Amino acid sequence: MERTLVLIKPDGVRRNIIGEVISRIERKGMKIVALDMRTLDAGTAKTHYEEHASRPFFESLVEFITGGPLVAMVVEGERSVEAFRALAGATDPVAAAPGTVRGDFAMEVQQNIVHGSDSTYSAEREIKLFFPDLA
Ligand code: IDP
Repeated sequence: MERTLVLIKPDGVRRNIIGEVISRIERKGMKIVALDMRTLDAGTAKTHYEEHASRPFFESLVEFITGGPLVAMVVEGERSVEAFRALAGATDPVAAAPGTVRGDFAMEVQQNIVHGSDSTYSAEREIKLFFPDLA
């Protein structure tokens, strides 16, 4: 069974839509196998987003993602990487289809409510980073 790392970013927590996001994951048929609320330190945030280190928005992204508590989850299901990214919608919430989390709840590209791993390779790396003790 495939696993993916999902984050409800600090904007999603501030907006009180943790339940909404979790509900969509569960209604779709995926299973939450680990869940934790925490505030990321800058080191973990930089490792998580290391592929964006050279982008102009990197510092601002690290500041945003460490700026308040987030919810980290490991979500399991058939092709869960692709399935969650379909639920999340396009990175830019203005372009994201209505009916997706980003399409329904966000307007700004940085504050786009959720993260989902973009490949099974990324999922493995990110799950190890966030939940090193998970079997
Ligand atoms: P993804 O989250 O849909 O996989 P990525 O391109 O991997 O999108 O970008 C990671 C995160 O960086 C996005 O979810 C968003 O929060 C932020 N981001 C992406 N592009 C921009 C930008 O142009 N300006 C500010 N933040 C951005």
